[in-house]
Amino acid sequence: MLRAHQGIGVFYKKLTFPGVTKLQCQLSTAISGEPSKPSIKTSVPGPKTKQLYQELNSLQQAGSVQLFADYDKSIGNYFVDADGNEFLDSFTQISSVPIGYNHPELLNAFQDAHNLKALVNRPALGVFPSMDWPDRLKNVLMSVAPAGVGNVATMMCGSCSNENAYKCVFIWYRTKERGGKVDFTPEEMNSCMINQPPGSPNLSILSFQGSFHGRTFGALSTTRSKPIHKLDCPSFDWPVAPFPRYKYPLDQHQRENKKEDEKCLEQVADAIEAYKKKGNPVAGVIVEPIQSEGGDHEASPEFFQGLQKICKKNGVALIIDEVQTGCGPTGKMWCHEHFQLPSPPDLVTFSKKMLTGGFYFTPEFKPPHAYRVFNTWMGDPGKLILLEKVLKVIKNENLLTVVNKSGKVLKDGLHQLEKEFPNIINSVRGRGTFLAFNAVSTEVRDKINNNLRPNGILGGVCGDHAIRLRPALVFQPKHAEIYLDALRKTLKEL
Ligand code: PSZ
Repeated sequence: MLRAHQGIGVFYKKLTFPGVTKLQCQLSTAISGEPSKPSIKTSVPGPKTKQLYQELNSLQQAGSVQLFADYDKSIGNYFVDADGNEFLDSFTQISSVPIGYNHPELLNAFQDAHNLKALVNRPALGVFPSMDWPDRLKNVLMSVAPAGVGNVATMMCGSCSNENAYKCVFIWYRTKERGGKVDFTPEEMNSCMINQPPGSPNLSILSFQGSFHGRTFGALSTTRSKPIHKLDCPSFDWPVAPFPRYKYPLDQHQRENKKEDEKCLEQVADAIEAYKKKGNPVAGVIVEPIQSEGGDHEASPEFFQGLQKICKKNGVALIIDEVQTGCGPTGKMWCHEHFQLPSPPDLVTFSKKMLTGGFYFTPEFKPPHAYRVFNTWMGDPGKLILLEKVLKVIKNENLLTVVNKSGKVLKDGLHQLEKEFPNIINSVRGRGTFLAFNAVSTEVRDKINNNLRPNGILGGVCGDHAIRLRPALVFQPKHAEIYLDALRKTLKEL
């Protein structure tokens, strides 16, 4: 290995000596072994990457592959590709790397023999969980549960987290309709076997224009970001409502944006009414706290408060999809904490930076029978072992503070750049380091994102016009400066 894979934790330990407070150490900016800046040695993609692409594409549809990684050499905020190029990673595997590459806490996680056995002996968690499983759930997942949402289920990925949250919602809804009775009629049992009501009832989940909730069939019916995600696949007839599209800067468009909130909420209420009338009532609403794949569209706390009110009024469950926003990137553990909801959401789904998929839920959403929300693995204890380390690092290294600091440097810098290049970029937005800006057209946007690479930045896009930032939580102000310098250079070169 060319580079010692020592990370922040190790470096801090070295710095802890008398006279230096713990906090000073924690706000130190070095990740041991991380390059001081990006280094691009070949064209991007380079020759080795092109060759690997040919190989992979002869085996499968590999058109989505952007680069091949060298995960031995990638470190901290730096992604190293097969050609040895070292990129500052502002996208982190579609927002799913919480504390950078090869963090020593994670590398060491399975040196413990007990943890190693949890990795090797993968259980069917719904039937033979390990004797320490209840404790693991309590100590790890429940230690960061959103306030007032006290139950949890683990799942494999974001899509199946949403998929199973929907099932809990439908089961809850039908149980309510039965007046709390938990047994089924013979008619229900027979009709569900031929996919007909009343056993397979006509019930729906409302989602928003531009939303992304996954690609499995239930989740896909609520995904509405791009046709390519949905084409050729049958979908449920479920309602859709508009999600706010704000004008920027926000402080100059308060009146219009407030109207936008009101218009969207009105249409949510209308859709709930319309689907009730047509015999396909809405049992749940699913919403992203910041609509991510669809173009990084944010909505105000008032919008979310209004949405919760509509749900409560109509006896509809509110599911908050924190798959992309959860685990710190907005400067709070959960993005919906920014919204000051009068009561807790009913279900909160997660995956990505949380490393395990799953969802939190309030007790009403616990299915009354076993085996109804179930599959073989139902997650993976190994991922909880890693998540435990991630949460420890977030706490010990004050990473939410780091996110807020780096986020401010990034956002201020992006505002400066939108002033310098008003004909190219606009609409800087977001919270923490979960930020985005628009380019004037899709072509220009794609060009910026592509041209960032030879300038050392691995970036991401979303929607039609947006470039989004999704760095790891260990992205520090000095990384923000490198990003901004590279972006300025890229914009100048256009
Ligand atoms: O193209 C894709 O399949 C992508 S690109 C980004 C995602 C998926 N994000 C996944 C995601 C998400 O952002 C939100 C808000 N909800 C659910 C999902 C689905 O998670 P996975 O991909 O783990 O099934």
